[in-house]
Amino acid sequence: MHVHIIYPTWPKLPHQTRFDLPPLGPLQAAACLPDDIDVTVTDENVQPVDLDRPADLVGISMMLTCQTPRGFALADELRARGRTVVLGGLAVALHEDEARGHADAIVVGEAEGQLERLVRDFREGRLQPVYRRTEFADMADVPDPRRELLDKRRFYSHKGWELVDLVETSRGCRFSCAPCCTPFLGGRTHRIRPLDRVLGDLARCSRLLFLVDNSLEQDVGYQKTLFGAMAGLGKRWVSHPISVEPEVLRLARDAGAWYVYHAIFTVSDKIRDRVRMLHDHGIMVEGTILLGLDEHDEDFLKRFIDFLLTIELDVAEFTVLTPFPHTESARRLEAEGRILSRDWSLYDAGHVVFRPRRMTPDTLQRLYEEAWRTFHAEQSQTLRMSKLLLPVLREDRARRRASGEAPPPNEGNNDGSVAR
Ligand code: B12
Ligand code: SF4
Repeated sequence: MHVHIIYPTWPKLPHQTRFDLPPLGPLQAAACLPDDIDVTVTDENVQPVDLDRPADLVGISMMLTCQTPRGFALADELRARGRTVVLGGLAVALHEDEARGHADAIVVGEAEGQLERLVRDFREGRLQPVYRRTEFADMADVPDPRRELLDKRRFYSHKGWELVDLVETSRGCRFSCAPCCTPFLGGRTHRIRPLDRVLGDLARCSRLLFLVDNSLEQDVGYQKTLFGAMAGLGKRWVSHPISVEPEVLRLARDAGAWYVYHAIFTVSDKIRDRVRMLHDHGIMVEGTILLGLDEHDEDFLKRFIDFLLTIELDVAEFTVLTPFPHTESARRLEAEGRILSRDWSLYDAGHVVFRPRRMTPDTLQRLYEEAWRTFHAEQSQTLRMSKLLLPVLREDRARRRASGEAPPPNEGNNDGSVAR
């Protein structure tokens, strides 16, 4: 039996330097299928989808709300050609009712423990419309993702260097931030994968990693254990915020911390201090800047950009508040009648789809564009990204030289350029 899993493309933020990363959801879902199944994964972000590719079942994996229009269109087209289509991924849990109308079956929530039953039902000709877990997965049951299903060298490399591998060491978050769907998707408990399994998975990854855990910061003890165990592995990694306690920062640095994403939506000394402490430990910072909160007015947003320039962020990505389904922000904006569009293709964090409290939607959209421009007036985002990449590429070159390893072949760039 053959299963073809497709990861549909989505609208990228136009001002952002484009890097396509190898998606984890489809690889994790593939690992949850019974061993005797033959699986192919196509990431439409890097290669065209062959709709006529022979397959007994086609799985469509959707992570983002703005990925669903393309995912649903692919599902409709495949079903029109007689294929049996199963939809899964985070966005299916967020858009469950809509997803049902485009599939033979949907998988709501984590795939662990659900796909063996789905395959058995399919083989016996009684596929159910919905497969759903009643509780979150036990992290000891999470298999290693099938990383070999993606051609990293061909599709996910930059000038011959393989880009980050996505790694998940835990799920869930005990915090509850208004714009975030994680409490709904992953639960309010921090569920940690057994350390030996994480280390086994890391051994199969490239040197550069993105630890996709929602929030490592929620658990100081876990950060110490994880970072302690990663010291000496020679990895360099990116993550969401980590604790800025000196011991955690020291362990993170020794474990290869490269840079952290940091959500920023206000002006405060606390943020300035956090960025400084991370920098003091050699860890760079990419700010994910959120515009359009109720307290933001035009004056504030202008001062905000000045502030961001003074705290010496290494890279910044500007986004507008987006009322993703199953978030506190969506519930509140809905109750106040302030949601203006449910065209999911606009839910890419770069379009204003709600009525801001202190300005018009057009003003917020204009200020969002201005924020990208003003922040990058002196250094483009591409230049900033290069500065972020350069130290780890230099380290890698030095390491290869010292060990007599060949330099990476300068081919397979996913930025479309030819390396010299
Ligand atoms: C990695 C990631 C990214 C990467 C994606 C890289 C890639 N190639 O996929 C990047 C950095 C590009 C990204 C970007 C964005 N992201 Co993001 N991202 C994540 C993150 C951290 C991890 C997702 C992941 O890989 N999880 C691990 C895998 C194993 O889990 P999974 O996908 O759920 O898969 C499981 C199941 O769903 C199921 N499954 C998956 N696929 C399939 C398929 C089938 C057929 C079946 C049966 C089952 C199945 O099986 C798996 C095992 O159980 C999540 C938060 C989180 N921790 O989940 C946010 C998250 C998905 N992102 C989010 C957001 C908001 C964004 C942005 C829009 C804004 C921003 N600045 O972050 C941007 C996109 C902007 C744009 N227009 O381009 C939101 C989702 C909002 C939404 N509803 O759209 C999330 C949930 C974060 C949050 N806290 O709210 N992101
Ligand atoms: S934004 Fe981060 S810390 Fe807040 S609830 Fe979401 S995952 Fe947790």
